[in-house]
Amino acid sequence: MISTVATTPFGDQKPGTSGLRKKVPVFQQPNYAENFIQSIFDSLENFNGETLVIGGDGRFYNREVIQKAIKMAAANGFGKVLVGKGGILSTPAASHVIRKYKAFGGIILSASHNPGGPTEDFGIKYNIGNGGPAPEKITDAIFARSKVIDTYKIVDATDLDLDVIGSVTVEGMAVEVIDPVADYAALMEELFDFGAIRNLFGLGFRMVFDAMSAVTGPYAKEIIERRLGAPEGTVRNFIPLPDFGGHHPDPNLVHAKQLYDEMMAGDAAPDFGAASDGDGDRNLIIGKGIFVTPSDSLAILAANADLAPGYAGGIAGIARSMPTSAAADRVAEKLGIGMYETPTGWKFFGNLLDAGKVTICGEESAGTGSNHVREKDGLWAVLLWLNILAVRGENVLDIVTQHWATYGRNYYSRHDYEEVDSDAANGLIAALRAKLESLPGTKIGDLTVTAADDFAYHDPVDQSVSKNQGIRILFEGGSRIVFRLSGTGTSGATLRVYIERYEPDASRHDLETQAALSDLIATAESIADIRVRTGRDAPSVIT
Ligand code: VG1
Ligand code: CO
Repeated sequence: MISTVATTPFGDQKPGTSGLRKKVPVFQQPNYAENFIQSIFDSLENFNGETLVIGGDGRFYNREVIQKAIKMAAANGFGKVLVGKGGILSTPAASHVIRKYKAFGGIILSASHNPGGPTEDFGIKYNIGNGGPAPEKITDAIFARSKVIDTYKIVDATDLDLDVIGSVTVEGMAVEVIDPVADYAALMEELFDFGAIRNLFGLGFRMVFDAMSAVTGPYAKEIIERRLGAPEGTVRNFIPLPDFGGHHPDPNLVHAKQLYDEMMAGDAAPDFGAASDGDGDRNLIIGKGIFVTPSDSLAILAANADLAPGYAGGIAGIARSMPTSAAADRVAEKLGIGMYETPTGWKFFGNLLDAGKVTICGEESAGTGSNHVREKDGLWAVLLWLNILAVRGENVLDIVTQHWATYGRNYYSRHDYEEVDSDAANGLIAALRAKLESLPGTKIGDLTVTAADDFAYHDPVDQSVSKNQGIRILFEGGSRIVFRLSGTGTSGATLRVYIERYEPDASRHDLETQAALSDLIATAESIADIRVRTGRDAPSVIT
């Protein structure tokens, strides 16, 4: 039986960079999740009888919200729901399932790299039929709807058993519980030379993959150990836990420090280290003795993609988010292909991918992906690296240093100030905005500002415009500082400062990154008054 339940709006259901993210207790308020899910459905048209994909990263509260979402999909007229067994689907796997089964869209439950547990983070995101995050037009409509919603629809039914693969019906709607790994693993086999990678492992190549007790565990076990023949134990922390074992499932040098230390342990280190985040869309790549920055990784993957069967015909173009370093731009220039600069967040890549303008996309926040799905894809990046290593027969260090010798090196770092007072963070950005016009031509130390603006994106496909996407300050010689506030946090504000310097001279490619950027770091402080305004002496996280 379908119930129409009266409800009142919550004022805070504005989707951020990647869906709605809040603390679990916020989502546990009566009707909170229901209101947002109904607001999604109310913002869509013509889905009667269509298929909806539902899955999440397995974090605390995942199962409860999946039951609600299924019952609400049935009450709202969807014809079928595809749900991952146990409620599990990594974000890239969900994107693939939406595409493969021509679903109308999907609901992904995740707060990605944010911690999980009863007092930690949860999230809900809607993806459209191309498999990608809903564009701003839809997320704006969802927010508008959430502010006036007064009823939602749900069927009165007992909870479904999501742990058995097979089909059941709820109020006339079919619910298929699917293997979350199978379709995704098959796609990876199409894209990459599994034979070559298997041979590499056969030669004794040693790899460590840290699934961080998050969603990629079952995917990595199946693909890396079972299909590619890496020894058992290669994949660590492979059981997804609702609280990720109490850790931040964020594959960066702070939260994956153990892996980093192991990779830096000299000759004893494995050949290749990798990790992914809570929902499986990010990647960390570390070679023996060398961390590969995500911006460099994007450039190197783009330059070598044609070594993998899925990209043997070459790539059509590259897109990167604005704060991502310009390393990939040099690759695009050399290949004579298009290069696009978008705002932060994967939702801005969808149009470019759909239009065939780009094949590979990436963000400095450890996100890389291609036109195989419409999300960033952690394991995809790891497998493309393995494919390149297998074909080139060189180690990561050599591949990276040769890349820098050919293209120059973009020294790059991001400084995050987390849980800063929101008013202070907004004040800092407002003060920068007010200064923008006066900056060009000024000299700060040895650096001369050539341009300063608040990044606006004009989508070349649908002509939409997205403003206020980050303060850019550009200097002579290609150096750059970017300031923006995070759109994924759940408490206070997070200030991100992105710092980049281009170094063409190969004899200066082995500097320590923070040292190589020290004058820019000091300049960021003097332009933005970070210490005084945030009350912080140092960033909380440096990546
Ligand atoms: C961050 C990253 C951004 C990424 C987003 C979602 O956003 O900077 O590059 O797309 O997280 O990633 P923000 O607004 O906090 O800077 V994930 O892995 O959370 O889906
Ligand atoms: Co993620």
